[in-house]
This record gives sequence, structure tokens and C-alpha cells, in this order.
Amino acid sequence: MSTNRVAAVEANLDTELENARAAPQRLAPEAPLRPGSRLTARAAVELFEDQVLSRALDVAARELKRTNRSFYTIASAGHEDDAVLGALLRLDDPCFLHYRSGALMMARSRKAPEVTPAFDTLLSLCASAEDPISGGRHKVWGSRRLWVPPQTSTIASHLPKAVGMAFALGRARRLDHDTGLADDSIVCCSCGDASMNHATALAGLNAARYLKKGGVPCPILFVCEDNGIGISVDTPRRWIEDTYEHAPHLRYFKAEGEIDEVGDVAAEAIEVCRASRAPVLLHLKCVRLWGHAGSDVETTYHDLAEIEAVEARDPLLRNARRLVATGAAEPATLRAIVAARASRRASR
Ligand SMILES: Cc1ncc(C[n+]2csc(CCOP(=O)(O)OP(=O)(O)O)c2C)c(N)n1
Ligand SMILES: [Mg+2]
Repeated sequence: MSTNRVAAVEANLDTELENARAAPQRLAPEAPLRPGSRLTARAAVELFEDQVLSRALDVAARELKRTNRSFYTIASAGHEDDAVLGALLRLDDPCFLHYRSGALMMARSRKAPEVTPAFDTLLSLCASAEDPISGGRHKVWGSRRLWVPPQTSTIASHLPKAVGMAFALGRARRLDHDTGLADDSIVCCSCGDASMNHATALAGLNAARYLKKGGVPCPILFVCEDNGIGISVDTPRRWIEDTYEHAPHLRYFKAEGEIDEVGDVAAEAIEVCRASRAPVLLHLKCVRLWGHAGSDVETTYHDLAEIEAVEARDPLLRNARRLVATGAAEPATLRAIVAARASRRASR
């Protein structure tokens, strides 16, 4: 049994796609993945590409670290279903992002073809002074063009800032101040499940709900990327659900399951936030692959069976299965997407 979990996870996807059989009928590119879903076959394949790109950057981060060219190895692996948000949100919906929101970032970048998200991420990983958003200060997600203000590694510190911006959107309109954003823009703010317990996160959530209660617009979409763990400490089961499902002055949506189901719930959460100008929490279930970071020895708190059970829930694996089963893509198409990323890695 492999102890190199990166190789094990990559092998799982390769095996899945080697053994997959094409569906008897192909879906037309604009056909929904299932009747009534908003996710089309074409969009689902694009999401898969974005997710594979995000995963490739995670692997590159570890390769760069191993060869002493980089410092940062916290991955987005396992969180890639957040790509639906990157596809659904508009470029004039500012995003304050969790450090694992890489697939969201890749999907969002499609809307501005002049942006080079993979290259920019690599510069950031290497703490290059040419990193366009942090100048080598720290590896962060950020882009002026994409309206993604760079954050820090201080967990939850971005929630109050994001709430401040959501509040300011309404104020700017009243003061006739041109923000460059649309009247119906919303702010997206993603964070981890453990971070949701931080006093700073609670301050942000509280402020948003307080504004809603007072009738003040605060169009913020909180996204909890819930992988069930913070470093080595499990979040109690259903903690986020139990705490927020019925919290007053906050609409709660839970996204889990197949990629089309996740996409549909995310779309509804965005629409409700945009129309109501009020806070919404999207609870996105995910898994964390490869430990907290490259330096984290996960076997000190999870045995191999537990690690493999999580790896079996890899969203790339599940999405590949879904795309093939629905006829959205043939296995060969997905194999080519994966191979293109792998060969780029090898040629560096
Ligand atoms: C204010 C602050 N306290 C502690 C840390 C150390 N720290 C980094 S990540 C993390 C856990 C975060 O867990 P979660 O929010 O669930 O995100 P995940 O890594 O699981 O995606 C902690 C405690 C930090 N970066 N900032
Ligand atoms: Mg977590």
C-alpha cells in the first residue's frame, strides 16, 4: 500500500478513468446533467478542468517545496467543488477567499481570459516579488482584475472585512460613490469549518445578522468549506448545521452530493443573497486530502484506513464518475484533461 498519498490519490483517478465505460448516450453540450438541473454538460466539463488545474497546482506546490524552491504546501485538494462558486458568481461580486479555495479561483479566472491564474499561483508559491497580488509577502489568493482582495493566513480575519465591504456596497450607493461594482453585487467570503469558531469569524457573522435585523443591506454569502477537521482536531458532527440551520437573520443552505446538486444549491444561495441583500451561509461539504499541509504527518492522528476512506470521497473521482455516467463526457475526454495537466507538470 502506497504511503505517498499524492500518488495514491492520482492513481485512484487514473484507475477510475481507465475502467470507466462511456454512457450509451452523450449529452448535448447545453443539456443539463439531470432534468431540471442548471448545470450543463459543457459547464460541468469546464468545472472538471478547473478542478484538475487546481489539483495540479497543489501537487506543484509540494514538488517545489521538495526541491527547495518554495515554502507553502497547504492544498485545496478535496475542496474542489467550490469551483461551482467561481463559475456562478460574477466578476463584480468581490471574493474574500479561504486558503483552500483554489478551484473557485481557477473557475472564476475563466471570466477574465487575460488573467493567468496558474502562473500567478506559482509565483505566489515561490514568494516571488513578481507575484502580482502580494509581491511575495505570502502565498495568497488574490487578483485586482478578479476582485479578489488578498487575505492573510490569520484564520477568520477576513470575515469582518468582507462584511464591511458588503455593508459598504449599500452605503456607497446611498452616497452616490462609484465603487465600480454593480448595484446588485454581493460579497462572497469562504472559510473553513474550524475557523467558524474563531471570535473574529463570530464577530463577522454577528455583525451581518445584526445588520439584517436592523434592516440594513448586507449582501454577503458566507461559504463554510466544511472538511470536518481543523489541522488534527475533528469538528463535532453536525456542528455547523446545528449552529446555523435555524440561526435568525441568516439564510442557511447545505450543498453536498453530486456536482450538479452542489451547483444547484449554490446557485440558489447566490440568488437569495443577491435578491434579499441579506446574509446567507452556504455550507459546502468537502474532504481534506493530504493532511493539513505538506509538513503535517497525518498518520499521527489518522490510521491508513481512515485516510483511504477520505481519499475514496475525492470530489475529482466522484465528478469524473458523474460526468461519464450522465453522458456529459467520455472517459477519454477526461483522461486527456488529466494527462494535459500531468504532462505540463513533468515538462517543467
Ligand atoms: C488566528 C489564527 N489562529 C490559528 C492559526 C493556525 N491555524 C491554521 S489553519 C487552522 C485550522 C483551520 O481549520 P479550518 O478552518 O477547518 O480550515 P481547513 O484547514 O480545515 O480548511 C489553524 C488553527 C492561524 N492561522 N490563525
Ligand atoms: Mg476544516
